Amino acid sequence: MYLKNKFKYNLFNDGFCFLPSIFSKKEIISAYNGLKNIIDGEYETGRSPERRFWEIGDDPNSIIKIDKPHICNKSVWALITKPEFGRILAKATNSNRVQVWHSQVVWKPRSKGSSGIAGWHRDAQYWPFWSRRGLYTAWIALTNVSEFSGPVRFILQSNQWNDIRELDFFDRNIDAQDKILDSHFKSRTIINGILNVGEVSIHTSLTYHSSIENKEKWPRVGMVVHFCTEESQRIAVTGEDSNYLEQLEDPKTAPIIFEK
Ligand SMILES: O=C(O)CCC(=O)C(=O)O
Repeated sequence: MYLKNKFKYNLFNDGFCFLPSIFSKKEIISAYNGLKNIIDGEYETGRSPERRFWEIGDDPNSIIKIDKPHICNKSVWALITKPEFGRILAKATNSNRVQVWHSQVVWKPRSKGSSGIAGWHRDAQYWPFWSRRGLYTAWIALTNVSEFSGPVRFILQSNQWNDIRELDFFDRNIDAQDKILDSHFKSRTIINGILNVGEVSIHTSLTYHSSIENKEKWPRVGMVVHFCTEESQRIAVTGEDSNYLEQLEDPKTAPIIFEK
C-alpha cells in the first residue's frame, strides 16, 4: 500500500491533503468497535444517530452510511475530539478555530456489483446553509485503505471548478457520471486516498470526490468528520434546513475541538 509522495498535496491548491496518524492503536480499535455497535443499532450514549441510510437487514454488501455517529458512542466521540486531532486540522487549514458540526461513518464491506459506489460530488452541494469558505471534511481511516478497497478518490484542483449540477453521492452509475465530467473537463487527474490505518485525508467542501467498489476481503471503514473554521459563514435558508445549524450552539453535538 503506497502512494508516492502522498504528503506533498496542498489543501488549498489541490483541494485535498493527507496527514499522518496521530491516533493510538487502542483509540482506533475502540472507535472501530463503536461504529460496528452503532451499525448494529447499539447506542452507548442513549442518543440515536441523526439519520441512518442503512438499516439492520439491508443488503450486507452495500455501502453503510450513518450520520452523526459521534453522538452515539463514547469511543467515537473520543476519537474525533482528541485535542491533537483538532490541532492538526487547525494547522492544515491555517485556522484558529475548528468546530465539528457533522459526521458520518462510511463503512464499505466487500462489494457486489455497484453496491460500494459513492458517486462524484462536492460536499458543498448538500449544504445550502453554509458559505463555501471555511468548510472541510476530514476522513479518518479506521482500516488500511488500499487501491482495491474503494478508497475515496479526489479530482486534483477540482476545488477551483464551477459547480457541475448533475453529480450526486447516491448515484451509483459512475460511467454515466464520468461522461458528464468528460463534457466539462476532459482532462483531469484522479488521486486515490490510499491510507494506512489512522491516517487522515482532508478535502475542501468544493473538491469533487467519489469512491468505487471494495474488492478487498475486509471492510473499508472511514470516519468522516465535517468541520468549520472561523472563515465559515451561515447562510439563511428557508424550509426544513432553516434551523439545522442551531446545533452549533450545542457542544454535545457540535464540539469545538481547537481554539487559539
Ligand atoms: O467514504 C466514502 O467512500 C465517501 C466519503 C465522502 O463522500 C466524504 O468523505 O465526503
